[in-house]
Amino acid sequence: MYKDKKVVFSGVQPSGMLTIGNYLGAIQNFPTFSEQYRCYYCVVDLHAITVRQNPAELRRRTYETLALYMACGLDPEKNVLFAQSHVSAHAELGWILDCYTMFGELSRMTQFKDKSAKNADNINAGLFTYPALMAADILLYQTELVPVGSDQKQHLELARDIATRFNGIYGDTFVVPEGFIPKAAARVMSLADPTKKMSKSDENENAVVRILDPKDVILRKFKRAVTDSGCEVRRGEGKAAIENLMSIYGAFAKKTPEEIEREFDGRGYGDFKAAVGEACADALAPVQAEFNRLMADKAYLEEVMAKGAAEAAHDTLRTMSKVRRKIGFTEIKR
Ligand code: AQP
Repeated sequence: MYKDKKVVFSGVQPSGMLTIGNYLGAIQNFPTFSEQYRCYYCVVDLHAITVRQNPAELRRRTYETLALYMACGLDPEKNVLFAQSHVSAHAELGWILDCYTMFGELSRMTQFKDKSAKNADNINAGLFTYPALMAADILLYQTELVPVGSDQKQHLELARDIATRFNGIYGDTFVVPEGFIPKAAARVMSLADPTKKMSKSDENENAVVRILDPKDVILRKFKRAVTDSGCEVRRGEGKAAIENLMSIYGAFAKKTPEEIEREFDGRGYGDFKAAVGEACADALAPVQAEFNRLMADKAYLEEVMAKGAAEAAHDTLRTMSKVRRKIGFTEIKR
């Protein structure tokens, strides 16, 4: 609880150019909380280095992710927008919570298994303990609600378990957070393989639609998206690829699956894919225009980042002091 408001926290890694999965599953929903909640939206650069990043690209993407937050409707006057590495309490509480998170729990995380398989030459300790740092991100602000895509459900459950465990040992310290997972498009799948989540770090560019892709690229990617051997735009057995496209179309065009099935009854996949591309490009056009405007003013982005970091750092003080005291760390009187 922050003063009289409940708290929302979420973050996105600057680990690549963001996708429509990041947009529909997470960022698009962020502004809906800004009035009623105290909202912290963080660019989680500490998480991004669990996979090797090029330093210049990481820096550029951190600015870009912040600009995209704002281009998607987050007003820096109504939300705390900041980079995770600017608020050292994240790393500090992350370490502390590492000591309250079990090896077995971390071993069961599907993201760890997936990312270890993808980065077999760099299975580092940070990749393994990622969920404890994520728990710290959330618990630091006494967060009640965490808007995320459904792929983050398992990490969120673990954050709740860690909070409950800590509270059980030391008495009430952390709010146990709830997830907010959107009803539509909570898990956007790859356009090349509907059994795989669409990921910004996918090496196959045709598998991923990026928020900043130009319209012709968006249309082309949807045109090439895999489908199935049938020709009907309907849900059902063996229709995972079409269902994925239906859920993307539904989210952008604000239509239900029934409406989509009626709209494309008797029409082929070609027509449907073109409509998905158009709806997606139309919805993203204003975001892209605002992003370009913001990126042209780096001084302003730096100002937003500095203000957000100062506010966030200030707001972590109470929780950190409580945690230190409860654990038994000595305190220096200043
Ligand atoms: N495909 C998706 N569908 C719906 N939501 C998604 N999210 C990610 N992919 C999808 C949501 O976006 C938010 C930010 O994600 P992240 O950057 O913290 O990490 P991630 O989940 O690992 O995302 P990526 O795109 O797959 O990144 P890389 O390739 O770097 O690992 C989260 O709320 C997430 O649920």
